[in-house]
Amino acid sequence: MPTNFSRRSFFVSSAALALVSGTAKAAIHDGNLVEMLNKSPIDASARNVFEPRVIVVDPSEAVLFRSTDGGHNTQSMDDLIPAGAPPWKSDIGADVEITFDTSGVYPYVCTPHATAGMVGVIVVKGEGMMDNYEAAKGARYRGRARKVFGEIFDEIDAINLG
Ligand SMILES: [Cu+2]
Repeated sequence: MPTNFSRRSFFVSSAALALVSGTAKAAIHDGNLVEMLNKSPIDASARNVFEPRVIVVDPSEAVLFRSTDGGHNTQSMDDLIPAGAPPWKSDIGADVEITFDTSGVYPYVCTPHATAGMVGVIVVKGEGMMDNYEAAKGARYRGRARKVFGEIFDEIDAINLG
């Protein structure tokens, strides 16, 4: 009985399309660029990475995920992003621009490389920005994502977000 699955797929697709079509006018601020890469420019041993893997933005800013190497995408972890924030899932090998209106922490993955550790976090500043932080930090991540998210949350802990 595939009804629920179909509904969910339709919902996610619609949300992603809405995000893509609705954000064309948003400005990309300096630094709000995440490249999707086959190899890390920082760590030669790391393959399949978002670079940078942590970005901090203000509400209503957009982030451009650039498909520099192809074969990758960006997908929100829908149970972990802030309550009420729209989920997203981009096409493999495509640039996508996403605007973040709700303050909070947004863990995301590359769908085919999630357990290989191709993951990242967007932090959207503002009131309530830490409301979902502990839940995101304490979530059970699978495979190499567990190690990389651990490193990412250590990086966020070290940032002065005030
Ligand atoms: Cu990937």
